[in-house]
Amino acid sequence: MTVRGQFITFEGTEGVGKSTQLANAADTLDHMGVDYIVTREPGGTPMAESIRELLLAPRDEPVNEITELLLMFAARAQHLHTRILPALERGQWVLCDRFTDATFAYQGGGRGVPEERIALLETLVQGDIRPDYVIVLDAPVDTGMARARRRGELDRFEQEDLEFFQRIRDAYLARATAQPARYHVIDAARPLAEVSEQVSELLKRWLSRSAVR
Ligand code: Z5A
Repeated sequence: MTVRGQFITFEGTEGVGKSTQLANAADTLDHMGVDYIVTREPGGTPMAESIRELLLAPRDEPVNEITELLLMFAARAQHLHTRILPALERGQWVLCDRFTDATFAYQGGGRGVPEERIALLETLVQGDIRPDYVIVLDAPVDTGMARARRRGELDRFEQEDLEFFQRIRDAYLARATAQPARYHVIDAARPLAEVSEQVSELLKRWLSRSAVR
């Protein structure tokens, strides 16, 4: 019988180091001999990546928050059912750059969409599927913004102000506090080597847990 893989997501406000830590996590799993895929949201399949382009493109037309919410879940339905679940069922681990916690944080905390509406769509699209573990990389909003903005051109989300990202950070921390068994908050303002070490240690711990299940 194939043992289902572990579903691990990386979350946080912009520039906290998710992409950097996904690469570090992939290296760690390579060393541990674990088969895995790395993916991201919104995106992860050709169709979901097209939806990502729609969502991130700066535009003059105001984007209604429910339009944004539905597009996030449209991309997620495609990604979850055609890529993430088949990988988990094959026994692969899934390392995903953002998932539904980002919707609660950005569309909920950031845009003000009531949590119950997001939860309805979560159930519709995911049933009872949730990430096994969520790594929240947490840093003061201005630290992440400064890191991300060195890249130049800003997407539609990156054009938002500091208060928007502060509400998002608060929403992530509230979710992590409410469910301490699944969420692991790492101080992402610490030097890169230290953050990487903590992420690797968590993965090793989860591998030993999944091996005894
Ligand atoms: N979004 C949403 O609204 N609702 C949803 O449901 C979902 C997403 C799923 C796209 O996400 C946008 O979609 C996102 C939320 C929204 N918008 N925003 N903002 P994304 O994940 O693609 O975009 P992002 O958050 O802007 O990612 P990012 O800017 O690429 O950040 P990152 O991946 O967290 O950071 P990084 O590229 O790894 O690191 C940034 C720089 O910092 C880089 O030069 C690193 O070398 C450096 N770095 C990293 N760690 C450290 C440490 N510890 N010290 C010093 N320097 C560091």
